[in-house]
Amino acid sequence: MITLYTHTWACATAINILLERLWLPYEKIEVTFGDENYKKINPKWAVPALIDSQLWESVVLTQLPAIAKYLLRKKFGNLFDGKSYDEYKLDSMLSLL
Ligand SMILES: N[C@@H](CCC(=O)N[C@@H](CS)C(=O)NCC(=O)O)C(=O)O
Repeated sequence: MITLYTHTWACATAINILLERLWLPYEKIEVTFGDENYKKINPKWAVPALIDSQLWESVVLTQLPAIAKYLLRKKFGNLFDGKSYDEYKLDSMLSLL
């Protein structure tokens, strides 16, 4: 199961949208900015943060473009390998996000 820590109207919503579009099952946890308990989960204190129980429970993924790329690879595998222009288009879109 994927757990997404997010905040409505924050940039993390992009990961929310991506999870929906990829049809990946997930649970969403709404974070209150400044919450000390959330700091224990993500010491960077920002959203998005994501836990994928198929990895290690203790691994918390952070940084929106890196999470987005992780999810795309999880869904589609190494689809972009060897296709540098396709990889560029992906990275460009992620940077825009
Ligand atoms: N470089 C980070 C930026 C994350 C970030 O700054 N998130 C903002 C919301 S868009 C946040 O969590 N801010 C916490 C706060 O304002 O207390 C990423 O790409 O994930």
